[in-house]
Amino acid sequence: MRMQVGLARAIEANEFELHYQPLIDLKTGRMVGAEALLRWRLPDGSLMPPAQFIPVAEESGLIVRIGAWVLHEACRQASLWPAINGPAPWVAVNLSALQFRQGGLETLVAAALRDSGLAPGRLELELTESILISDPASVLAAVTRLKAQGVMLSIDDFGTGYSSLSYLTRFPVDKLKIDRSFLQDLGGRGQGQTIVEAVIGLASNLGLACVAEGVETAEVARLLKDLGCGYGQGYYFARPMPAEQLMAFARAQT
Ligand code: G
Ligand code: G
Ligand code: MN
Ligand code: NA
Repeated sequence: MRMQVGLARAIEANEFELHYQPLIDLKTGRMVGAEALLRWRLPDGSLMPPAQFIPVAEESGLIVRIGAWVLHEACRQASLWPAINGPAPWVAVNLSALQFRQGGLETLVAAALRDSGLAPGRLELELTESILISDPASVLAAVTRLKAQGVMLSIDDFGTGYSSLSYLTRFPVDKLKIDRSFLQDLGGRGQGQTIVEAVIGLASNLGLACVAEGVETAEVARLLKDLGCGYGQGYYFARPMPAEQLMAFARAQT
Protein backbone atom coordinates (compact mmCIF):
# COMPACT_ATOMS: atom_id res chain seq x y z
CA MET A 1 0.00 0.00 0.00
CA ARG A 2 2.82 2.42 0.86
CA MET A 3 4.49 1.65 -2.44
CA GLN A 4 1.22 2.13 -4.31
CA VAL A 5 0.87 5.65 -2.90
CA GLY A 6 4.49 6.36 -3.77
CA LEU A 7 4.00 5.07 -7.31
CA ALA A 8 0.93 7.24 -7.87
CA ARG A 9 2.89 10.28 -6.67
CA ALA A 10 5.95 9.31 -8.70
CA ILE A 11 4.10 9.93 -11.96
CA GLU A 12 3.21 13.54 -10.97
CA ALA A 13 6.66 14.10 -9.42
CA ASN A 14 8.41 12.96 -12.60
CA GLU A 15 10.41 10.33 -10.74
CA PHE A 16 10.46 7.76 -13.54
CA GLU A 17 13.26 7.54 -16.02
CA LEU A 18 14.10 5.24 -18.88
CA HIS A 19 17.41 3.50 -19.30
CA TYR A 20 18.32 1.94 -22.61
CA GLN A 21 20.09 -1.32 -23.35
CA PRO A 22 21.71 -1.61 -26.80
CA LEU A 23 20.49 -4.26 -29.25
CA ILE A 24 23.37 -5.51 -31.38
CA ASP A 25 23.45 -6.86 -34.92
CA LEU A 26 25.54 -10.00 -34.32
CA LYS A 27 26.94 -10.00 -37.86
CA THR A 28 28.33 -6.47 -37.78
CA GLY A 29 28.65 -5.96 -34.00
CA ARG A 30 26.85 -2.62 -34.34
CA MET A 31 24.08 -1.18 -32.22
CA VAL A 32 20.88 -1.18 -34.26
CA GLY A 33 18.31 -0.51 -31.55
CA ALA A 34 17.80 -0.21 -27.80
CA GLU A 35 15.30 -1.55 -25.27
CA ALA A 36 13.74 1.03 -22.94
CA LEU A 37 13.79 -0.16 -19.33
CA LEU A 38 11.90 1.69 -16.64
CA ARG A 39 13.62 2.94 -13.48
CA TRP A 40 12.21 4.75 -10.46
CA ARG A 41 14.46 7.52 -9.10
CA LEU A 42 13.48 7.84 -5.43
CA PRO A 43 13.64 11.22 -3.70
CA ASP A 44 16.83 10.06 -1.89
CA GLY A 45 18.54 9.62 -5.27
CA SER A 46 18.56 5.82 -5.28
CA LEU A 47 17.26 3.87 -8.26
CA MET A 48 14.60 1.19 -7.86
CA PRO A 49 14.67 -1.64 -10.41
CA PRO A 50 11.37 -2.58 -12.10
CA ALA A 51 11.23 -6.08 -10.61
CA GLN A 52 10.49 -4.37 -7.28
CA PHE A 53 7.69 -2.05 -8.39
CA ILE A 54 6.19 -3.30 -11.68
CA PRO A 55 4.24 -6.09 -9.94
CA VAL A 56 2.69 -3.45 -7.62
CA ALA A 57 2.02 -1.16 -10.58
CA GLU A 58 0.27 -4.03 -12.36
CA GLU A 59 -1.84 -5.12 -9.36
CA SER A 60 -2.95 -1.54 -8.69
CA GLY A 61 -3.63 -0.69 -12.33
CA LEU A 62 -1.12 2.17 -12.22
CA ILE A 63 0.87 0.43 -14.96
CA VAL A 64 -1.61 1.86 -17.47
CA ARG A 65 -0.66 5.46 -16.67
CA ILE A 66 3.00 4.59 -16.19
CA GLY A 67 2.98 2.66 -19.48
CA ALA A 68 1.52 5.67 -21.29
CA TRP A 69 4.36 7.81 -19.96
CA VAL A 70 6.92 5.14 -21.02
CA LEU A 71 5.58 5.07 -24.59
CA HIS A 72 5.61 8.84 -24.99
CA GLU A 73 9.04 9.24 -23.41
CA ALA A 74 10.66 6.36 -25.35
CA CYS A 75 9.31 7.72 -28.66
CA ARG A 76 10.36 11.27 -27.78
CA GLN A 77 13.91 10.21 -26.93
CA ALA A 78 14.28 7.83 -29.88
CA SER A 79 13.18 10.60 -32.24
CA LEU A 80 16.38 12.44 -31.17
CA TRP A 81 18.70 9.52 -31.98
CA PRO A 82 20.67 10.19 -35.13
CA ALA A 83 21.60 7.72 -37.83
CA ILE A 84 25.28 7.19 -37.06
CA ASN A 85 26.25 4.24 -39.20
CA GLY A 86 23.29 2.80 -41.01
CA PRO A 87 19.65 3.58 -40.17
CA ALA A 88 18.76 5.43 -36.94
CA PRO A 89 18.27 2.91 -34.09
CA TRP A 90 14.80 1.66 -33.17
CA VAL A 91 13.43 1.64 -29.63
CA ALA A 92 11.78 -1.39 -28.01
CA VAL A 93 9.12 -0.82 -25.33
CA ASN A 94 7.74 -3.46 -22.94
CA LEU A 95 3.95 -3.74 -22.68
CA SER A 96 1.87 -5.21 -19.86
CA ALA A 97 -1.23 -7.36 -20.28
CA LEU A 98 -3.28 -4.73 -18.46
CA GLN A 99 -2.51 -2.15 -21.15
CA PHE A 100 -4.30 -4.44 -23.62
CA ARG A 101 -7.16 -5.21 -21.26
CA GLN A 102 -7.82 -1.50 -20.67
CA GLY A 103 -8.22 -0.87 -24.39
CA GLY A 104 -7.16 2.23 -26.26
CA LEU A 105 -3.60 1.05 -26.77
CA GLU A 106 -3.71 1.79 -30.51
CA THR A 107 -4.80 5.37 -29.80
CA LEU A 108 -2.00 5.75 -27.26
CA VAL A 109 0.63 4.40 -29.67
CA ALA A 110 -0.67 6.65 -32.47
CA ALA A 111 -0.45 9.68 -30.15
CA ALA A 112 3.09 8.82 -29.02
CA LEU A 113 4.20 8.48 -32.65
CA ARG A 114 2.45 11.68 -33.72
CA ASP A 115 3.70 13.79 -30.78
CA SER A 116 7.30 12.61 -31.22
CA GLY A 117 7.41 12.44 -34.99
CA LEU A 118 9.11 9.04 -34.68
CA ALA A 119 8.72 6.86 -37.78
CA PRO A 120 6.43 3.92 -36.83
CA GLY A 121 9.00 1.43 -38.12
CA ARG A 122 11.39 2.62 -35.41
CA LEU A 123 9.05 1.60 -32.58
CA GLU A 124 9.04 -2.01 -31.44
CA LEU A 125 6.46 -3.24 -28.95
CA GLU A 126 7.48 -6.21 -26.79
CA LEU A 127 4.61 -8.53 -25.97
CA THR A 128 4.78 -11.49 -23.62
CA GLU A 129 3.33 -14.90 -24.34
CA SER A 130 0.92 -14.36 -21.45
CA ILE A 131 -0.51 -11.29 -23.24
CA LEU A 132 -1.11 -13.29 -26.42
CA ILE A 133 -2.95 -16.12 -24.70
CA SER A 134 -4.86 -14.01 -22.14
CA ASP A 135 -7.79 -13.04 -24.37
CA PRO A 136 -6.87 -14.27 -27.82
CA ALA A 137 -9.73 -12.71 -29.78
CA SER A 138 -9.55 -9.16 -28.40
CA VAL A 139 -5.75 -9.17 -28.18
CA LEU A 140 -5.52 -10.41 -31.77
CA ALA A 141 -7.73 -7.52 -32.90
CA ALA A 142 -5.65 -4.98 -30.95
CA VAL A 143 -2.33 -6.43 -32.13
CA THR A 144 -3.55 -6.43 -35.73
CA ARG A 145 -4.54 -2.75 -35.49
CA LEU A 146 -1.15 -1.94 -33.92
CA LYS A 147 0.64 -3.77 -36.74
CA ALA A 148 -1.38 -1.77 -39.28
CA GLN A 149 0.21 1.40 -37.86
CA GLY A 150 3.58 0.13 -39.06
CA VAL A 151 5.20 -0.64 -35.70
CA MET A 152 7.30 -3.78 -35.12
CA LEU A 153 6.09 -6.45 -32.74
CA SER A 154 8.21 -8.90 -30.79
CA ILE A 155 7.54 -11.68 -28.31
CA ASP A 156 9.60 -11.13 -25.16
CA ASP A 157 10.92 -13.89 -22.88
CA PHE A 158 10.11 -16.39 -25.61
CA GLY A 159 9.97 -19.97 -24.39
CA THR A 160 9.11 -19.21 -20.76
CA GLY A 161 5.34 -18.91 -21.22
CA TYR A 162 2.78 -21.29 -22.59
CA SER A 163 4.17 -23.45 -25.31
CA SER A 164 1.23 -23.16 -27.68
CA LEU A 165 2.96 -22.24 -30.90
CA SER A 166 -0.24 -21.63 -32.85
CA TYR A 167 -0.22 -17.94 -31.97
CA LEU A 168 3.05 -17.50 -33.87
CA THR A 169 1.23 -17.93 -37.15
CA ARG A 170 -1.95 -16.12 -36.06
CA PHE A 171 -0.39 -12.98 -34.60
CA PRO A 172 1.44 -10.65 -37.00
CA VAL A 173 4.68 -10.59 -35.00
CA ASP A 174 8.09 -9.77 -36.48
CA LYS A 175 10.55 -11.05 -33.93
CA LEU A 176 11.23 -13.54 -31.14
CA LYS A 177 13.33 -12.63 -28.12
CA ILE A 178 14.87 -15.79 -26.66
CA ASP A 179 14.69 -15.60 -22.87
CA ARG A 180 18.07 -15.29 -21.20
CA SER A 181 17.51 -18.41 -19.06
CA PHE A 182 18.11 -20.53 -22.18
CA LEU A 183 21.54 -18.99 -22.78
CA GLN A 184 22.88 -20.23 -19.46
CA ASP A 185 24.48 -23.46 -20.66
CA LEU A 186 25.11 -22.38 -24.22
CA GLY A 187 28.41 -23.81 -25.40
CA GLY A 188 27.91 -26.81 -23.15
CA ARG A 189 25.83 -29.74 -24.29
CA GLY A 190 22.86 -28.96 -22.06
CA GLN A 191 19.24 -28.46 -22.99
CA GLY A 192 19.71 -24.68 -23.25
CA GLN A 193 21.66 -25.10 -26.47
CA THR A 194 19.01 -27.43 -27.92
CA ILE A 195 16.26 -24.92 -27.15
CA VAL A 196 18.23 -21.95 -28.49
CA GLU A 197 18.92 -23.82 -31.73
CA ALA A 198 15.26 -24.81 -32.00
CA VAL A 199 14.01 -21.24 -31.49
CA ILE A 200 16.49 -19.81 -34.01
CA GLY A 201 15.32 -22.44 -36.52
CA LEU A 202 11.66 -21.78 -35.75
CA ALA A 203 12.10 -18.03 -36.22
CA SER A 204 13.99 -18.54 -39.45
CA ASN A 205 11.39 -20.93 -40.86
CA LEU A 206 8.56 -18.53 -39.99
CA GLY A 207 10.42 -15.56 -41.47
CA LEU A 208 10.83 -13.89 -38.08
CA ALA A 209 13.88 -12.09 -36.72
CA CYS A 210 15.52 -13.46 -33.61
CA VAL A 211 17.10 -11.71 -30.62
CA ALA A 212 19.04 -13.50 -27.88
CA GLU A 213 18.78 -11.85 -24.46
CA GLY A 214 21.33 -12.12 -21.68
CA VAL A 215 24.49 -12.42 -23.80
CA GLU A 216 27.24 -12.21 -21.17
CA THR A 217 30.37 -13.51 -22.94
CA ALA A 218 32.18 -13.23 -26.27
CA GLU A 219 31.91 -17.02 -26.68
CA VAL A 220 28.13 -16.93 -26.43
CA ALA A 221 27.94 -13.98 -28.84
CA ARG A 222 30.04 -15.85 -31.40
CA LEU A 223 28.11 -19.09 -30.98
CA LEU A 224 24.78 -17.30 -31.44
CA LYS A 225 26.06 -15.65 -34.59
CA ASP A 226 27.25 -19.03 -35.92
CA LEU A 227 23.83 -20.53 -35.13
CA GLY A 228 22.23 -17.82 -37.29
CA CYS A 229 20.73 -15.61 -34.59
CA GLY A 230 20.44 -12.08 -35.96
CA TYR A 231 20.57 -9.93 -32.83
CA GLY A 232 21.95 -10.00 -29.32
CA GLN A 233 21.44 -8.06 -26.12
CA GLY A 234 23.25 -8.42 -22.82
CA TYR A 235 25.92 -7.34 -20.40
CA TYR A 236 28.69 -8.50 -22.77
CA PHE A 237 27.72 -5.67 -25.14
CA ALA A 238 26.37 -3.13 -22.68
CA ARG A 239 24.26 -2.76 -19.55
CA PRO A 240 21.14 -0.61 -19.59
CA MET A 241 22.29 3.04 -19.45
CA PRO A 242 20.81 6.54 -19.18
CA ALA A 243 19.69 8.13 -22.45
CA GLU A 244 22.60 10.58 -22.44
CA GLN A 245 25.13 7.73 -22.55
CA LEU A 246 23.46 5.75 -25.32
CA MET A 247 24.52 7.92 -28.25
CA ALA A 248 28.08 8.09 -26.91
CA PHE A 249 28.01 4.28 -26.86
CA ALA A 250 26.76 4.15 -30.45
CA ARG A 251 29.38 6.66 -31.61
CA ALA A 252 32.24 4.91 -29.82
CA GLN A 253 31.49 1.81 -31.90
CA THR A 254 32.32 3.35 -35.23
O1 G B 1 15.60 -3.68 -16.29
P1 G B 1 15.30 -4.98 -15.62
O2 G B 1 16.06 -6.18 -16.15
O3 G B 1 15.47 -4.94 -14.14
O4 G B 1 13.73 -5.28 -15.91
C1 G B 1 13.06 -6.26 -15.22
C2 G B 1 11.71 -6.51 -15.85
O5 G B 1 10.91 -5.32 -15.88
C3 G B 1 11.81 -7.01 -17.27
O6 G B 1 11.02 -8.18 -17.36
C4 G B 1 11.20 -5.93 -18.10
O7 G B 1 10.48 -6.48 -19.16
C5 G B 1 10.28 -5.20 -17.13
N1 G B 1 10.14 -3.81 -17.54
C6 G B 1 11.12 -2.90 -17.65
N2 G B 1 10.63 -1.71 -18.09
C7 G B 1 9.30 -1.91 -18.29
C8 G B 1 8.24 -1.07 -18.75
O8 G B 1 8.42 0.09 -19.14
N3 G B 1 6.99 -1.61 -18.78
C9 G B 1 6.74 -2.90 -18.40
N4 G B 1 5.49 -3.34 -18.46
N5 G B 1 7.72 -3.72 -17.98
C10 G B 1 8.99 -3.23 -17.92
O1 G C 1 12.06 -9.34 -19.45
P1 G C 1 12.94 -8.42 -20.22
O2 G C 1 13.58 -9.12 -21.34
O3 G C 1 12.28 -7.16 -20.67
O4 G C 1 14.11 -8.05 -19.23
C1 G C 1 15.21 -7.35 -19.58
C2 G C 1 16.04 -7.41 -18.32
O5 G C 1 17.17 -8.25 -18.48
C3 G C 1 16.55 -6.06 -17.90
O6 G C 1 16.17 -5.83 -16.59
C4 G C 1 18.06 -6.18 -17.96
O7 G C 1 18.66 -5.47 -16.90
C5 G C 1 18.29 -7.66 -17.85
N1 G C 1 19.49 -8.05 -18.55
C6 G C 1 19.94 -7.51 -19.70
N2 G C 1 21.09 -8.10 -20.12
C7 G C 1 21.39 -9.04 -19.18
C8 G C 1 22.47 -9.98 -19.06
O8 G C 1 23.37 -10.08 -19.89
N3 G C 1 22.44 -10.79 -17.96
C9 G C 1 21.45 -10.72 -17.04
N4 G C 1 21.52 -11.55 -16.01
N5 G C 1 20.41 -9.86 -17.14
C10 G C 1 20.38 -9.02 -18.20
MN1 MN D 1 11.89 -6.92 -22.66
NA1 NA E 1 13.08 -11.04 -21.76
